[in-house]
Amino acid sequence: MKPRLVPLPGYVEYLPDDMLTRGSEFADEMQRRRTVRDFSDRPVPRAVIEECLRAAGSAPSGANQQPWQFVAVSDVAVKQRVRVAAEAEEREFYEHRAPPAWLEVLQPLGTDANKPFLEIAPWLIAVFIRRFERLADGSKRKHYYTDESVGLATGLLLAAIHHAGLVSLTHTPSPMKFLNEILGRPKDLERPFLLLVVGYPAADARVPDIRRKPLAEIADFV
Ligand code: IYR
Repeated sequence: MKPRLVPLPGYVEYLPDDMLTRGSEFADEMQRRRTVRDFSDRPVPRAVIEECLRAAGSAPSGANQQPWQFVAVSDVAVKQRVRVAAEAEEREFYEHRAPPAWLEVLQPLGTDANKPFLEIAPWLIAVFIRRFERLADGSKRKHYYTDESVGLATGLLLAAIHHAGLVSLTHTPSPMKFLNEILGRPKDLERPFLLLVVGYPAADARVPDIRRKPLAEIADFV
């Protein structure tokens, strides 16, 4: 069967000069994004989070199956449960599971098993990979390229959060199965991908003094 194709909606072409200016300004804006671990408890309106998630949901995905599920948490009791469960995993990680070489590369970041930001920040966004769809007859249908798709959507989400003037932390307690339990997501269909912490930075927020690789190091032109 022939697919039904429609005209490209909403495409905007810019003059070459404007294209360069826009590209350069966007790159500068994205270079200002930093992962933050010191959060303020200032509230952030739910509508802002909704718009960021709408941007995330625009990502391309395998066979357009859009295999992402976002759970935005502002409930104080739920955030506390997430913190308790995440810190239990992190203690295991830092005290037993992490090989010395891993702890060594984490050292410049100054991370440890304490994750107070999981309660302080106004929003947590748990990102799940929806690996299967449940069909009406109860059977499961596989989704394709789910890791890539959800990675792309999460990248757009980070960019949207930054563009809105908020900061985030990509947090990956491992294993993260506790998120399925606390947030009531089906284990047979969905796997946690990561946990984003979102809010305003604390007034005295500090970040590691790290540099990004220059263009010449990350790109070749052939
Ligand atoms: N999940 C741990 C450890 C950790 C791992 C990596 I790779 C990081 O870039 C940062 C932390 C934690 O959150 O502390």
